[in-house]
Amino acid sequence: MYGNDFGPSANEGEDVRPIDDAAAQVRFDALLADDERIEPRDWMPAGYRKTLIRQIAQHAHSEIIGMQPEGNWITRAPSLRRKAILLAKVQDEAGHGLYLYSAAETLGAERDELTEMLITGRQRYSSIFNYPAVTWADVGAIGWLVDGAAIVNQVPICRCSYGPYARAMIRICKEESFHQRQGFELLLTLSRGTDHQRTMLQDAVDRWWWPSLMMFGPPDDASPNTAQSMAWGIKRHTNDELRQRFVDMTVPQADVLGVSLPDPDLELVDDHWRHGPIDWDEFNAVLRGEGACNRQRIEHRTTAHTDGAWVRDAAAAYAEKHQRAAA
Ligand code: FAQ
Repeated sequence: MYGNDFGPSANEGEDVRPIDDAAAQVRFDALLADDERIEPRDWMPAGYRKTLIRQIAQHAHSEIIGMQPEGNWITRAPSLRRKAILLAKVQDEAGHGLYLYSAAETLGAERDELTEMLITGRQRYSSIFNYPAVTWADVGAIGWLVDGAAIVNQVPICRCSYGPYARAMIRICKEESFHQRQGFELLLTLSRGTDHQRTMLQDAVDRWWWPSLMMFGPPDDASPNTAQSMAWGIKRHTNDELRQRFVDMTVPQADVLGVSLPDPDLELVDDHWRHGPIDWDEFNAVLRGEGACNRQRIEHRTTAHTDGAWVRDAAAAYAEKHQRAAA
């Protein structure tokens, strides 16, 4: 489970490259050194292509699976305004998934194959979407914390060395910013409401805080991909650097909401909010498929994929008919 079938791993096969690949590598290195973008038709090392497909596919899968926790609340939104906002947000997530699958396709990955890898558990999606959204306040907490973490992680990807991924991220980040604000505004409304609403708000924050910190990935000394991905300009910061940036940004916002963060060790040291220890056993268990909703998320995605087979067949038949007519 969770292997990756696209080509050799990051450093494999480097010394058996044909001679003109060596010249191509020099050009590739020069583009990176000049902070230029690598485009789909450029030569790239197999490991670079494989790493990008892994990360972009995981990102796309996260957007698509990430529609589920909030999608579950669309029919129960407490007002027409909240329902319209939530519908727009969940639709944006579908759109983000589609841009990202398209970016992965420019690297030679087929969309069908990627979906297959997701539903058979051979590619990951973000750990965060294996937690349940049990109250309406969770919708706000997902916007504030999960989209907030996603923005901090994704803004630097707008400068990723691979052109199609970087360009897709520019629009995605603009939309994520609206997502984060709507979540904060929802929670602010609860914070000014009844005692029951404030309790619901605090409970949601208690449950989503630590999983949001885990979204940034394992600590730097346990992150096998960071060093190579940074050398290739795919990642621009380490997991811990981005996690720290998120904590620094979020602690003052928690004050505005009047909620406490569930970390007794949180402490301001040299202008940075230092957090307490993260439960990496929980993170690893979720990655192994043992989170509260792993099974449900994949079952739901598999059913949607199976139910949508007739749409794909109809689209393919329609395209074929037009191709025949054109010929
Ligand atoms: N969950 O060596 P690293 C969103 C895996 S979008 C699951 O540090 P890397 C929008 C990692 O794949 C959220 N797996 O890996 C939204 C690797 O696996 P492998 C998604 C994780 O790639 C909001 C292994 O652990 N965002 O939220 C996680 O250098 C609301 C070792 O880790 C992106 O995908 C995790 N949290 O760094 C939608 C952003 N963390 O294959 C709906 C793009 C790590 O080697 C509602 N991705 N792993 O066995 C990235 O920036 C990076 O891929 C990281 C991980 C930072 C996530």
